[in-house]
Amino acid sequence: MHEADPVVRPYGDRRDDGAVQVSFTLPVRAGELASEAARALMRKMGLASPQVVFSRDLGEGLTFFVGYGRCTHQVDLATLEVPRLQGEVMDFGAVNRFVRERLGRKVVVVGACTGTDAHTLGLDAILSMKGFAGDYGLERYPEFRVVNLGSQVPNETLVARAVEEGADAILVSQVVTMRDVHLANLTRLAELLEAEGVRERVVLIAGGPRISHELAVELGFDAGFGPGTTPSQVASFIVKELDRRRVTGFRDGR
Ligand code: B12
Repeated sequence: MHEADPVVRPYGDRRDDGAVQVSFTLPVRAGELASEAARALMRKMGLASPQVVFSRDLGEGLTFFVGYGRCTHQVDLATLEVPRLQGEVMDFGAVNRFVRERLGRKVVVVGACTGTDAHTLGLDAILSMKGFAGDYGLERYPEFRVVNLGSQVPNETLVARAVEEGADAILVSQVVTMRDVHLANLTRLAELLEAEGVRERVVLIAGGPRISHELAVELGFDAGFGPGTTPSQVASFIVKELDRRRVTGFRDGR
């Protein structure tokens, strides 16, 4: 289907009908004017025949809407390039063997949720013994030493601890995105590492539901991991990157 017809649009009841559902909140008190505003907005989103199928007054002059419409846009798959991390993902056993055979020492990882962010579950999914989706976390890897600093860690504290621990990799989780606070915070961390003269000695990784590899690289990181990431994907990236660079973390630079 992909080769024969690379141009796609949403599929609802039948192919190419463009049917989509949207939900959003407008700062307008519930009523006819609010529903009309919602429909007008949906038209501007490129949705033909917009309908409000559900609305609820949220109080304080806010109304939540669920709407249906027919998307008038389409996407040509042939024009797309998918930014992704290169390289094969190794499993738990293969990563540990790789570290023993190629690096010959334990890999030290320091992780934190930085700034005001208190969403630790994502980072714990990657670092904790239990891991995520049946995939062991990095604490379970015998060839890794993990320091998880938890939530709301200032960038300065993270950098100081990474240096102290002789970190090979810094793992940052940023979940809250309000007013792009995650972007500012991640940029500051990359700048701080540069200013301290230690950026190139560490593999710098960001993760969270609004993080993509492309975005993270733009912000000065080596890699970014989004929703559904499993620990072995992260472990594979770290060990291969260390092998590629032949860096030994902070410990040789002190
Ligand atoms: C649980 C939760 C909380 C808990 C957090 C508990 C904890 N210890 O983590 C509590 C109740 C504390 C909380 C508080 C708040 N929350 Co909250 N919370 C959630 C919720 C329901 C689930 C998040 C979660 O844990 N997902 C499960 C993990 C496993 O998924 P994940 O984070 O995506 O992680 C995966 C990947 O992203 C990636 N990953 C993540 N981090 C990292 C790091 C690295 C290094 C790597 C490699 C990969 C990686 O790997 C993980 C596994 O695949 C989400 C809504 C939702 N359904 O997502 C809202 C949500 C994130 N919260 C939100 C908000 C607004 C808040 C508050 C501001 C609410 C308030 N007004 O007080 C506060 C902020 C607190 C703070 N200072 O940060 C918003 C954020 C909106 C936005 N645009 O940013 C959300 C989206 C809810 C919403 N729809 O409004 N929250």
